[in-house]
Formats: sequence, structure tokens, C-alpha cells
Amino acid sequence: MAVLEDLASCIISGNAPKSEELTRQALDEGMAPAGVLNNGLIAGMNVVGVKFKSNEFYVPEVLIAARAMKAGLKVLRPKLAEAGVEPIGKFVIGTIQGDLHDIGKNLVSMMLEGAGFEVIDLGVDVSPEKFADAIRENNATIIGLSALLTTTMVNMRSVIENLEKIGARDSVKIVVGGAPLTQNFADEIGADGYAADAASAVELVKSMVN
Ligand code: B1M
Repeated sequence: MAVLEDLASCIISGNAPKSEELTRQALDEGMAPAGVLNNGLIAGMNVVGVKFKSNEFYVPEVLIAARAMKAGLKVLRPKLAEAGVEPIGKFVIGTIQGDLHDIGKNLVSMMLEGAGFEVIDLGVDVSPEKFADAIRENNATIIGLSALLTTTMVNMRSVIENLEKIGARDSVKIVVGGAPLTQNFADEIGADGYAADAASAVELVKSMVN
């Protein structure tokens, strides 16, 4: 399976054109779409996650790797759908109301996609109602809230309170993160989990679907 090893290496080195080419080659050689996803694209992103956590990779390397993963995924997605391969979970994510910071949120989003999740990214300045609508419309079971400001992190509580009010709190797990947050804050507002960085977010969210 040299082509899949090469594909994983392309993701790690962030070579988007080569990632697209090798994904196509693997499919042309008759490999199953799920195998190309798991042993090529996801295998590469897993290594990126480990390197990011150990400070061997920084934000730019992760963004470039994610771009390479997306290039391969673009070729693979229709084949996955044809083969009936389901994502390992649906994850709704957004930056909290009042907050326009999205670099960290985008990293979490891309790493989760790289881990095999379908990610519904609502963008920035997302209201409690918009989170609730997205959960309902997508049948999502896990949501992620990101905040970078001490003045906006408090708005995470409103998302949880709104879900309680409409009777949807028990059907979703809520993960929070962002530079000013702590595990204590997550506990205080009644979130189900806190992750300090994108790689930890992937581990946490994966543990929630297993
Ligand atoms: Co702003 N800003 N900013 N800013 N900004 C900070 C956050 C600040 C710390 C700068 C400072 O004063 N030293 C400060 C906040 C102070 C505070 O609240 N205590 C600040 C401020 C004050 C402001 C404004 C109010 C400034 C003003 O207008 N007076 C304003 C607010 C606008 C608004 O949001 N309403 C503002 C605006 C901006 C820009 C638009 C210019 C720009 C954002 C561009 C963008 O995101 N598209 C910006 C930036 C770039 C920053 C800094 C410099 C960098 C943030 C960043 O992207 N970091 C930041 C200072 C700093 O951090 N050095 C600062 C890189 C990113 C990869 O890290 O987002 O922490 P981070 O994400 C990490 C983890 O936190 C975690 O994983 C990521 C990857 O490991 N994580 C999650 C994040 N979300 C997660 C979700 C999870 C799990 C993990 O689960 C769901």
C-alpha cells in the first residue's frame, strides 16, 4: 500500500496537489474509498495532530496539512457517498456570539474533519438559537463552542441554557475551548468537556462517540 503511505506523507508535508493526485491514483488502482480515507488522509492528519501537540508543528503547518487533506477529500467525498461510508459523527461548531476570532476554531474544525467527522461550521458570532437550529437540522450529537475573549466566553452559558429551555440539552454533548477558558469554567457552565488545543479536542470528541 505504498500509495497510501505516500498519501499520508503528503498530508504531513502539506502537499495539496500531490494529495489530490495520489487520492485519485489510489481509487484508480481499485482501493476502497474507506481505506483511502482511513489509511491515507486520516493517518496523515493523526500524525499532524501528534506533532502539533508536541510543538513540533505550529499553526501554519497544521493549516497547510489541512489544506492538503481537503484536496484529497474533494476527490474522495463523492466516492465515499457512493460506497455508503458514514462519517464517525456529526459535529456542529461555531465561535460564540459577539466574538469574531476564528483561527483556532477553524483549526479544531479541520482537525476533526481530518479525523473522519462531518463538521458543520457555523462561523463566528453564532447565537444560541443558531446553534440550536443547526443541531436540529443536522441531527448532530456533539457541538463545539469557541471563545477568545473574556467578555464573550460567558455567552457559552446562554447556549447551554437555551438548549435546556427547549429540551434539547440531554441529546447533545457540549465541548468548549479557546484561550481564556479553563476546565473549571467548563464545569461551572455545565459543559461536557473542555479541550485546550485542537489535537486534544479531537481526542475528546472521539472519546464521546466511542
Ligand atoms: Co483579538 N484579542 N481582538 N483579534 N486577538 C486576543 C484574543 C487578545 C488576547 C489580544 C490581547 O489583548 N493580548 C485580546 C483578548 C483579551 C481578553 O479578552 N482577555 C483580544 C482583543 C481584546 C480583541 C478586540 C476586542 C480588539 C479591539 O477591537 N479592541 C477585537 C474583538 C473583536 C471581536 O471578536 N468582537 C479583536 C479582534 C481581533 C482580530 C479581528 C484583529 C483578529 C482575529 C482574526 C480572526 O480570528 N479571523 C485577532 C487576533 C488574531 C488575536 C490574537 C492576536 C490571536 C488569536 C489567534 O488566532 N490565535 C489574540 C492574541 C493571542 O492569542 N496572542 C487576540 C491562534 C489560534 C490558533 O489560537 O484561537 O487560542 P486560539 O485557538 C487554540 C486554542 O485556544 C484551542 O485550539 C486552538 C488551536 O490549538 N481552541 C479550542 C480554540 N477554540 C477551541 C474550541 C474547542 C477546543 C479548543 O472546542 C470546541
